[in-house]
Amino acid sequence: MALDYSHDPSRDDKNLIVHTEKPFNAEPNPKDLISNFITPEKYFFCRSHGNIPNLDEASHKITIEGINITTPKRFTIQELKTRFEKKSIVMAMQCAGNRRDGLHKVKHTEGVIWGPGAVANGIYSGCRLKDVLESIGITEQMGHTATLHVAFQSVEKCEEDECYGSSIPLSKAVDEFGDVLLAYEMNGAPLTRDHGYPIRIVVPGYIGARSVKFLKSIRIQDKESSAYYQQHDYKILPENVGSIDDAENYWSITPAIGEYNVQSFVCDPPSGLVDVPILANAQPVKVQGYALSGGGRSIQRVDVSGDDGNTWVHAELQSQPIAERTSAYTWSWTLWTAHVHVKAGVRLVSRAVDSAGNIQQEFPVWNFRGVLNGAWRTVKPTSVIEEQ
Ligand SMILES: Nc1nc2c(c(=O)[nH]1)N[C@H]1C(S)=C(S)[C@@H](COP(=O)(O)O)O[C@H]1N2
Ligand SMILES: [Mo]
Repeated sequence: MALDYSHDPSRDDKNLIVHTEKPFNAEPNPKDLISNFITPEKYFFCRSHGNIPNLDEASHKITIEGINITTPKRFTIQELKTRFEKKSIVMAMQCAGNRRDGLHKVKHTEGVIWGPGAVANGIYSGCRLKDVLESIGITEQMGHTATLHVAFQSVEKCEEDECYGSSIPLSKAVDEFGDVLLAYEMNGAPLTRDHGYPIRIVVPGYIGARSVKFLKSIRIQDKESSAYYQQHDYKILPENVGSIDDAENYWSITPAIGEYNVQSFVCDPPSGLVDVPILANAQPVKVQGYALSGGGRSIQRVDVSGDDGNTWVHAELQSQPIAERTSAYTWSWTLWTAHVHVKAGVRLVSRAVDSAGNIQQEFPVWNFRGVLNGAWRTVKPTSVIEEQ
């Protein structure tokens, strides 16, 4: 039966490029995206797989059950707010499909054809999942059992499954420094309906797909989530897999993505090219963008080139101020600015290096689902200046 989207929130869409209305999938334009270090809600991409549920914070409960839990435990939002310490983290939320358009130019990919805006940097506040699990007897020690997973289920029925579901290793959930939150606020205000009201999981350092919105239940289990979004999506299929039929043979033998890879993008100028009048005065051009990496890895350096990667300058980095950090790891993105000499019609590219020395490569290895595109920016091979 078709899903009913008539109760979705009304939206002021003028700030976002809407890919699909039903379900609602939208991203900001690249310049707006980097106009703030903390992304305001109006420029925050939205990724939905179903209609947005209309939940009431006062009556909503989450259930926690599974291995090592004798009877299912229920928590109201009020209990989560009052019984557990509140923690805030600055965290980049990035969809695994961010920049899918780059891979889609190579060959057809399946999914929403995101540009570079399926990423945002938010302040998420809530209680730590670790504290809540500990209160019902799930200890950090149990996280040493590599085979245990924490599966999350949402309220809403989705296009591909009965609800949105996903899982993370228990080791991440109970890691003292892992900062997995049961978040009830974004940017200091209650979550909006589009972003998971009244409660969502946020898993810093991991692809957005693991940060389940409209959370209904948590289950400790000895295997990953059986949800479509853990099993048949968000996996890097090998390059030879080119169709849904081929993929069938690979889903069960391909691991689900957790942490994301090193990433950066030139957001300004938005076309990735500079027009001739600017060139005429032969001044270096100001170039700006974002950079981030998964797993808590920080950005060490961003190189920017105005001559297609022959020469590079080092960008100036704007990272989260050390005094404001609340985490041992880096979950925030880094914004950057560089001044480079450019040639007309030659693309501007950036390449980030993270704290593990991972560096973005020029060419992507295409994959059918178009996930984790961390290759250099491509623009249309033309000397005519146009928006991408
Ligand atoms: N319940 C639910 N949670 C969800 C999704 C969804 O469709 N439903 N989409 C996931 C995906 S793929 C991403 S990238 C993030 C996006 O979070 P945002 O919409 O708040 O930006 O939410 C994740 N959690
Ligand atoms: Mo996503």
